[in-house]
Amino acid sequence: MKRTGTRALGVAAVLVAAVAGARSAPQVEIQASHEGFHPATVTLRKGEAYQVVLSSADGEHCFAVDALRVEKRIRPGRKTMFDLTPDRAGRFPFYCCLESGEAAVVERGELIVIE
Ligand SMILES: [Cu+2]
Repeated sequence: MKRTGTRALGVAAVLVAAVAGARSAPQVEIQASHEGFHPATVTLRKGEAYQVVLSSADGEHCFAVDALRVEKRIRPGRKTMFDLTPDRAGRFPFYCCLESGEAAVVERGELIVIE
């Protein structure tokens, strides 16, 4: 009986490299600021691959969509990009996970995924 050694590869790492090719997924730009996200409502199509481009108009923010297991830091002066293919339709709230109190009420929005 043969046994391969222990695998140190994280499952998440496999997903990251998947869409590195020249394929151009539609870009979805969302800018965070202390006034809120712009746009605050983003409509995507289920099963379609997108490249989400996050930026900040002021300080550090975060873009979190619990339902889609997304949580990304947004740092001023640089873009945060990630690939997103919504696998189910619905309305999914997003918010800045760095804020609390009044700021948390302002810094929120909604992803609408249509069939
Ligand atoms: Cu924020």
